Amino acid sequence: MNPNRIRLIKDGEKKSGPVIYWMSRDQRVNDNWALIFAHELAIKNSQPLIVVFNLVENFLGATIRQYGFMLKGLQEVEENLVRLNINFVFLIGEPDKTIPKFIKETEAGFLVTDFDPLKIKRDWKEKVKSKIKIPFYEVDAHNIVPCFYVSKKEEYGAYTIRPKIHKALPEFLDEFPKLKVMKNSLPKLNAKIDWIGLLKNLKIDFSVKEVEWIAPGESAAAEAFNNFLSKKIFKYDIERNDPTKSFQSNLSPYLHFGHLSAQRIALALEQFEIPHNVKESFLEELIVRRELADNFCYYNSNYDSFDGFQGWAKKTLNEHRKDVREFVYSLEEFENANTHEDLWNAAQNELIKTGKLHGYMRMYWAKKILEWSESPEEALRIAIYLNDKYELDGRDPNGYTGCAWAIGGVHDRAWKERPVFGKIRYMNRNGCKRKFDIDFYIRKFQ
Ligand code: FO1
Repeated sequence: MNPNRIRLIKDGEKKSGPVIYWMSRDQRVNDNWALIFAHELAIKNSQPLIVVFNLVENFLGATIRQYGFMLKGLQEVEENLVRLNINFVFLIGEPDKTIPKFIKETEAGFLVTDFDPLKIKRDWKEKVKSKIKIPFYEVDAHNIVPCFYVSKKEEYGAYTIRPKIHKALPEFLDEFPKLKVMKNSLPKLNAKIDWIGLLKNLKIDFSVKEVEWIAPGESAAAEAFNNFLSKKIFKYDIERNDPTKSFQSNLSPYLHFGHLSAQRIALALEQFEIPHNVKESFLEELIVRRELADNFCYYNSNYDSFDGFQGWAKKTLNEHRKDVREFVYSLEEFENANTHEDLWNAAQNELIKTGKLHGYMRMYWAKKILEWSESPEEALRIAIYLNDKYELDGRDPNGYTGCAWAIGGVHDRAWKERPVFGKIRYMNRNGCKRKFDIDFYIRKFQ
């Protein structure tokens, strides 16, 4: 595999011992470069391969809605690994304790993990790094062009990162090798996992109900993608901004939990006969926008705060900090869809009910929070809180970048100045009216 996908984040003494793949972001067996690398390493060193997933109970405020989806997906990972004679171990606790302990217990020789730009993950790796002596590799199994390869700095916008991605695509948009069944694996490392019992005993927020409209896991993700490809993609670029039509790919929860590889989608699109403009707009969302989000979160550690905005945006928002807000709502009023605007309330109801705000509505929804909050900082806090609590794909670089775009003009340009927003792009009900039948949408999510 392409060595540019791999980084040695800590060198260590060469010793023989099992290879551990600490799976975190990319929770799948198929099309997973981190697993492929760990598999190669194990075969080259004639060592067993162990995949470890470490569960933390307080992951950025995640609720049963996200944990339920994730754990069901991991059950399928376990089944797929057993078929390849690869050990699967499920740990619970703080990774800087559980991972070094597991390495010692198994006398592991190598540690591999997948890339994730979020601060919490980088913190986990720093701590683990300081407690282990074996070589520790990181593989970008999420992006087609690895985040740390496509650019060494924070990009201004899609227009600056797009050429760098397109230049590198021929090198990285390659087919995945098939994983061979492992010869030697360790005897069962842990008892059969009681997935149901485990879920019930988690100390997490059970108030946000799991969603029914989407099934978790790799095979459901593959089916959803094939369904999208055969039935919806041909109208994607026209209907995608219409929340009353379900032409969204609905693949973002699968991409967030790594049940589906963006590279698999791009490879499939290459073979598929669809109009060029449709392919372009889908690949723009799938590749450029998502890699731009990873770039933003990786190179800007203030990706979830006002300080992460560009200078021009901070300046203009500061100049309008004192503007009179026609309406000001608290987190509770927003959360309970209790504002004066029925369209916004409908969007909040859709978010609570389905765990998935339509792409276009997400932008309008966040911009109104800016308009009706007492400050831009409060608006960002509320938008991230609600997005992460209710979105199935919350806590994702895409989500942080989306909120920063809407509220702080990140990756956007300055627009005509107006109260409260300053030069941050404005969106309102009329904009939605021009795009779709808002009465239909309001009735749907009353
Ligand atoms: N990753 C982990 O390695 N362990 C977890 O326990 C875990 C919980 C979790 C809950 C909700 C959620 O949305 C994500 C969660 N993730 C967890 C991380 C996830 O796999 C992704 O890596 C990031 O959220 C995307 O960058």
